[in-house]
Amino acid sequence: MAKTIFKRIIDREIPAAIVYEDDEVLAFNDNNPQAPVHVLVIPKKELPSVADAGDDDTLLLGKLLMAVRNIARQQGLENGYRIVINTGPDGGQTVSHLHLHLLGKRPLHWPPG
Ligand code: IU
Repeated sequence: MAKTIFKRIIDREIPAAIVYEDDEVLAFNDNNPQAPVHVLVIPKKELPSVADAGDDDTLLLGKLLMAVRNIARQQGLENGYRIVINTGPDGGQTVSHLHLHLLGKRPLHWPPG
């Protein structure tokens, strides 16, 4: 199966503006930002979506959320932010590699489109 664009970023085959990395998690600026801060936080493991997560991914899912928390602090989002995980076609997911959107530095409205 062909690599997703995010796997290619993990493998450094294409560039990205990386804001955080550890053994299991990578975070980089979205290349089509929807807010002044728009970071994508992804597992290095090739997990297509939350719907594909197994019980053995529980710790990894927690690490992704904690990475978001730390990056939000690093990015100065003390006034709040939004975390989005689009899942599957109806959820608007376009890249089949789990990613958490971290959006901030502007007021965000509800409901989403
Ligand atoms: P979605 O939740 O699957 O819809 O989000 C995919 C995101 O990946 C979207 O915000 C794109 O702008 C972003 N993205 C990117 O940052 N770099 C890329 O090369 C591609 C998509 I393709």
